Amino acid sequence: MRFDILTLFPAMFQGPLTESILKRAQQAGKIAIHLHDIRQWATDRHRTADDTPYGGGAGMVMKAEPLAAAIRAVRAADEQAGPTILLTPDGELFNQSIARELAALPRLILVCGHYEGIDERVRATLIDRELSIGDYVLTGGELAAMVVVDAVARLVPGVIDSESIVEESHSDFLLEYPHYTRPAVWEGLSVPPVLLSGHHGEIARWRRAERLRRTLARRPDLLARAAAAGVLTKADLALLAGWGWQPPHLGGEEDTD
Ligand code: 4G1
Repeated sequence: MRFDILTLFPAMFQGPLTESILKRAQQAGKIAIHLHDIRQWATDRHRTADDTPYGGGAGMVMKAEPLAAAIRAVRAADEQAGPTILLTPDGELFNQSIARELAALPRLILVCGHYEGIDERVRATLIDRELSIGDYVLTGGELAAMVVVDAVARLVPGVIDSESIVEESHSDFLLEYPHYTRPAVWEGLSVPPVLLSGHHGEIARWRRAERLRRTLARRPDLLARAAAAGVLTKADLALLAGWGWQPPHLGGEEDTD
C-alpha cells in the first residue's frame, strides 16, 4: 500500500515513520510512504504557501495554488488511484472501522493542514474525504496523519503478525485485560496467581472477566456497543448483571411516554 503525505513540514515525520514496525514494513515493501513538501509547488521567489485570510482575522491560510498543484502532481505520480484525505478537526471521527476500510485500498493521499487551515476552494474541489483524530486543538494536521498511517499500515497484510489482528477483531468494543511479565513479585506486588496456574481455561475466563470489569469501569459506552453488536456471551451478561450492569435499551424502537 502506498501513502502520499502532503505537508509543509516533512521533517516532522522522520521519527515516527522511520522506526520500529513502520520502518520494517517499508523495508519489506509492504508499504511505501512518500513525503511531499507543499512548498515545492510554490512558484514565487519566497516559496510562499500561506497568506492572510480574506475578511481579516487572526492567523494564516494555506494558499490554494501550491496545495492544488501538489495534490494534482502527487496523484499523477502513480497510476494507482486513492482518495485524497484532509486531516481536519471538521472531519469524520477516525476509528478502527475506518482504518480497516482504508487498509483495503491500494493508496491514500493525506493532506496536512497548518496555520488556520486550507483555502476552502481546494477542500471543495480536490478533497475526497475529511478525517479528524479527535476533539482538541493541534498546531497542524501532521500528527493526525501519522496516527492514520500507523493505524492503517498495521492492518496491511504482512505488516504485523496476523494473530494479533485476529485477536483484536474478536475484542471489538472491549478493553484489554491487564498484562504481566517477570518477575512474579515486583516491589511487593504479585502477579495474579491464576496466571501462574497453567490452567488455560481459568486464565481465559479471568482475562475475559477483567476485560469486562475494565470496560464497565472506564468505558461503559463501549460496553453498550458490545451488547448492541451481540459480542457479549450469556456468561458475560451474567457477570455484568452481578456488577449491577444491564444492557441499555436501544433508542428508536419504543415510545418514550
Ligand atoms: C477548531 C484536531 C480548531 C485538530 C476546533 C484533530 C480544533 C486534524 C486535526 C481546531 C486537527 C478544534 C485533528 C484545531 C488540526 C488547521 C491546522 C487545523 C491545525 C488545526 C477542536 C488547528 N484531526 N487542527 N485547528 O486544532 O488539523 O486531524
